[in-house]
Formats: sequence, C-alpha cells, structure tokens
Amino acid sequence: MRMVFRWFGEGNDLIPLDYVKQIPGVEGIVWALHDIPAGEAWPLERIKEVKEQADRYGLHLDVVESVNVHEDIKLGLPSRDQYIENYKTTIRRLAEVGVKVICYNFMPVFDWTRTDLFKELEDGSTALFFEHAKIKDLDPLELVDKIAGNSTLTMPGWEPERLKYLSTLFEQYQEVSEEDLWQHLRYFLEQIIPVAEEHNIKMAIHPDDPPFSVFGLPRIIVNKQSIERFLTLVDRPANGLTLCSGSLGANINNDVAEMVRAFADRIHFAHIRNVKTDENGDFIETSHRSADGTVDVLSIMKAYHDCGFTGYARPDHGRHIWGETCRPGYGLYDRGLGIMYLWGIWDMLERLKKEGSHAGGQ
Ligand code: DNO
Ligand code: MN
Repeated sequence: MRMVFRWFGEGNDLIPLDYVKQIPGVEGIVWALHDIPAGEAWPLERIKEVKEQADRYGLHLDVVESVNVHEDIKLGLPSRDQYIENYKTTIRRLAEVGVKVICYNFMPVFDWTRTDLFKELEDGSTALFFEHAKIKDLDPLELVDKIAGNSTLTMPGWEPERLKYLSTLFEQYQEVSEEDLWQHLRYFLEQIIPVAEEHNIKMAIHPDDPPFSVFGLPRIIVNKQSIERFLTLVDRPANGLTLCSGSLGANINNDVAEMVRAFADRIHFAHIRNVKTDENGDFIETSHRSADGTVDVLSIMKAYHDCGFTGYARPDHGRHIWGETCRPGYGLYDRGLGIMYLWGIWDMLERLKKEGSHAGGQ
C-alpha cells in the first residue's frame, strides 16, 4: 500500500507541503489543476510547476484526482470528440512528468453531493452530511429556483453564477437515460484507454457519491454489479477503479470488503473512509475508525492486505476537528489521524503475516 494525500495546490490549499511531508508514511500528493475547466487540455508548464513543488519536499505526483470529464461527453453530444481529444492530450502530458494513475468520475452535473457541509457530531466536531428528506421530491427543473431562494441548501457547485448553466444542464439530462449514460461512458473509454495504456497510465473511475440517483440525474457506478459491468466495457487493466469505501458505503447493502476481494487486480487507487448510515439511508461522515461508522474499515484493510494490494491509497474525507479551518472534508488533522489508523492496521497485518510465515516454516 502506497499512502498518498490529497492536496489542492499552492495558494489553494491551506495545508503546506512541509506539513504533508510530516504525516508518517505519506510518499506523494494527489493533485490536480483545479482552475482548468473540464474539457480543456492541461498546459504542460503548469503540470511541470506542480512537479517542481512536489519535488522540493521529496513527494511524488503519481496520482492525479481528478481530470474531470466534460458534460458534453457524458451527454453524448457531437462536441464530445473535441473534448475527448483534449483529454488524451492531458493524459500524454501527465505521462511526461511520470503520472501513473488518473482518477475521474462519470457523475452528471455534480461530484459528491451533501445537504450539509458542517453537521455537528456528538463530540462537537463537524462533518459532511446527507439527508434524503432535504432534497427528495424536488423536481430538478424547479430545483434551481428553490436553491436560489434558499440559502440553507448548501452544496458544492451551487454558486449563484452557475445556477443558470445548471438549469440548462438539467434540461439536457432529461433526455439521457441510465442506459444512454453507459453507452457514453463506453464511447469515452474506448478512446481513452488505449492512450492511457500506451503511456503506462491507469485510469481509475471514482464511484458515484452518494451511490444513488439525486435530483433525478442518472448515476451508474453504484454497486458491485455495476462495477462488474464497468470493468467489462473495456476489459483491460488500464480501465480500473478508485474504490471509495465511503461513497459505496453510503449504501448499507454494499459490502466494500467483498468488492476489494472481487476487483483487487483492477483497483489502482483506494479511497478509505467511514460513514455512518441510519435507518432513513441518511449518512454522516465519521472518523476512519471502524467502530465510529457503518463501514467496516478493518475488514476492508484486511481484504486489501490479503490481496497483496500494492496500489495507492489515501484517507478520503475527514471531519473538522480541533478548531481547524479547512475546506469541507479536507482538513489536515482528521485525515492525519485516519492515516495513522490505516497504518496501524496495515503494519500489524504485515507483522502477523511475517510471524505466520516464520511459524509455518518451522
Ligand atoms: C469523494 C471524493 C470525491 C472525488 C471525486 C473524484 O468520495 O473522493 O470528491 O474526489 O469524485 O472524481
Ligand atoms: Mn472518494
């Protein structure tokens, strides 16, 4: 397991790289050029700039999260071909600085969706929260007006200047069924995977978060069965997964440890975090500890270890603790604690394996 840490870039992330460097066992940053709009090719000079920054601290930049997919590709519009060409250019340029894994997602309109970014937990820390009642029954086309007049409905990407664009997108997605979205994903992969392969890069799709339809938009990477289907769309090692335990774990019926065992050879990047779901299917993000949520992080780590996982892993979101001011889900403290929990489990599993093999040999 190769531990990496998401970092949003100089001037954009409050956490300096010398702090990242001090987290035990962290060898690289997970990065992106967050200001480049989806669909544009990333400029090589900008990529090299990040490489220099990471080099200064002896951190690698093997993992990119995310090269976002333009909506026209997901919508299957004729303009998608140009955006796919740009995506290929970005892959080639990332290969030039030694990138090995590219994480992306295929969620229409939004990345992760929550109804509260700072929900208080019992211990006084805050975390990201999703509550069905808050958004269910909302018609996507009426939604934009509602949000415009309701400041308590806070969601990433809901900035006022995006609202007009969002209503157009919602209209366009009315024509796109789940099956259409699968076909658009296949079209994208058939072009992208050979280029990634040629450049020794693994593509790693992130599952939908949460793993069910929100606002009537189609969502397709949601459970074991859909991941199986995804992997056969283009059945090549370069077409792989970012297995996110928290995203998938938001559906209590998803057994993430079982998925690790089933898909081990196609998991290029592990996102590890815990969530606590309740009887309504609402969920709050918690510490990484197994006992604190409904995702069995211990079993997931055991599964990775049993499979001899040598890929990249990162703690995913953390809570906001100890008064830290940070971007939602991405503080230093709780992710640092998460890493130590993951290493604790991992190191002990390694020790037991060694002792077992000694004992077996006698
Ligand atoms: C949620 C996070 C996501 C992730 C993107 C990947 O679990 O890991 O925000 O970064 O969906 O494209
Ligand atoms: Mn994730």
